[in-house]
Amino acid sequence: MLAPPGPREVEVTVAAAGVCHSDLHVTTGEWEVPIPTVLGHEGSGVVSAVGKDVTSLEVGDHVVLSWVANCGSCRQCTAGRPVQCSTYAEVISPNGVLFDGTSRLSVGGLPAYHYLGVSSFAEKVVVPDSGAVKVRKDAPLQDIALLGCGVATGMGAVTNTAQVPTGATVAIIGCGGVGLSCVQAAKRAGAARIVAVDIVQSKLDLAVRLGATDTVNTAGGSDPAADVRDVVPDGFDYVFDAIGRVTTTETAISLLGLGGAAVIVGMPPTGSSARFDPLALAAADQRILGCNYGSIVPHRDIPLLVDEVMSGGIELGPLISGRRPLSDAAAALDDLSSGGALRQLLIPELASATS
Ligand code: PAD
Ligand code: ZN
Repeated sequence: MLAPPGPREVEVTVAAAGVCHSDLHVTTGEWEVPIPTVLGHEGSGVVSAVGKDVTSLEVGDHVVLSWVANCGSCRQCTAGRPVQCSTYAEVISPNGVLFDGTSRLSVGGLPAYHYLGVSSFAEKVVVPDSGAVKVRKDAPLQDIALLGCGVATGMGAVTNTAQVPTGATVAIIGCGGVGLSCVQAAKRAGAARIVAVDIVQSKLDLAVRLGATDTVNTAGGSDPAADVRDVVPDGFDYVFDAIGRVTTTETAISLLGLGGAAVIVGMPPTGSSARFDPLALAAADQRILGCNYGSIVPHRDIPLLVDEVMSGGIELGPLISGRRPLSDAAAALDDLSSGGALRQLLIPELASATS
C-alpha cells in the first residue's frame, strides 16, 4: 500500500524505472537496507498528487526522480552540495523512510521501507518534493529515467567530480550504464584517449560507438592492469572505476600517471577496504576522488542533461537493452547480474505476458 503524500511530498505515477547495479547490491546482500523494501532508485513519471506546502511542483508535471532528496537547510545543502545532504544521510537512506522519519509504504498493515527515498519499481511513488526534478514535457519520458541515476552519475563523475580537461588520457573500467556514461562525457570533454575496459565484448563495441578510442577486454586476462597499461604506458590522467570491486579500485589507482586522479564511482560491498602505496601516491602527486551521484546538483544538472538529450548531445537509446513489465523486476536484476544486460527499463504500463 502507498499512503498519500504528506507535507512537502508528491506522488508520482511512474513512467519507467531503470535497473541499476545499486539495486543489485541489495539483492545480493552486499548492502543491507531495512526490509521489506521496494527497490528502484532511478525513474521518471508524472506528478499525480501533491501534499500540503508543495510550491515547486503541480499535478501533470513531468519529473525525473532524484535518489538524493535534500533538506535545503543543512550545512552541505547550503554549501551547494545537495547530494551530500546530511539530513538525507541521517534520516532517509539508512532508515528507509522520508524526511519526517516515517514510511508511506506498508504491507499487510505493517511498514515497508523506501529505497533511497525513491522505490521506483512500482506504479506510483511518494517522494519528498526535492526528490522530483521537473523537466520539459517534450522529452521522451521513459528514456530520461536514466538521467535519475546512471547517466547523471557517469557523466557527472567526468564533468563535476574529475573535471576532465581537453586532451586528457582517460581509462574507464566497467562499461555498464554508469561506465558508458563516463565514456560519453569524456568524449564531450575532448579527452584525447578514452580507453574502455570490460569483460563483455558487446559493451566494448558500444563504448567505441559512444566515443572510446581504445578497448581492452580483460576477460580471462592474467593481469588486467598490465593489459590496460600497455595502451598508455605513461599512465593515465584519469581512471574511473565504474565497477566498484576492491580489485578494480586497486587497478584504477595503479594505472595513474604523474599527477593523475582515480575516481571511485562504482560502489563496493559494505566494509570493503582497498590497498594502495601512499608513498607512490604522494611522490607522483596523484589523487583518489570519491564520487557520489556524479557530484551533481540535481535540480540544476538533470534539466541540463534533458536538454542535451533533446539536442542529440547525449544518446540514451544505446544504453537501454530492454523494456519490461514491472513483474519482470527480479528477472531484470538477474540479467544485470549475469553481465548480459545494460540498462533495462521497467515500464508499469506494460502488462506481463503471464498476468
Ligand atoms: P553494470 O552492472 O551495468 O555494469 C558493470 C560493468 O562492469 C558491466 O559491463 C560488466 O561487464 C563489467 N565488469 C564486471 N566485472 C568486471 C571486471 N572484473 N573487469 C572489467 N569489467 C567488469 O553496473 P552499473 O553501471 O549500473 O553500476 C556500476 C557501479 O556503479 C555499481 O557498483 C553501482 O552500485 C555503482 C553506482 N554508483 C553510483 C554513485 O553514486 N557513485 C551511482 C550509480 C551506480
Ligand atoms: Zn543507481
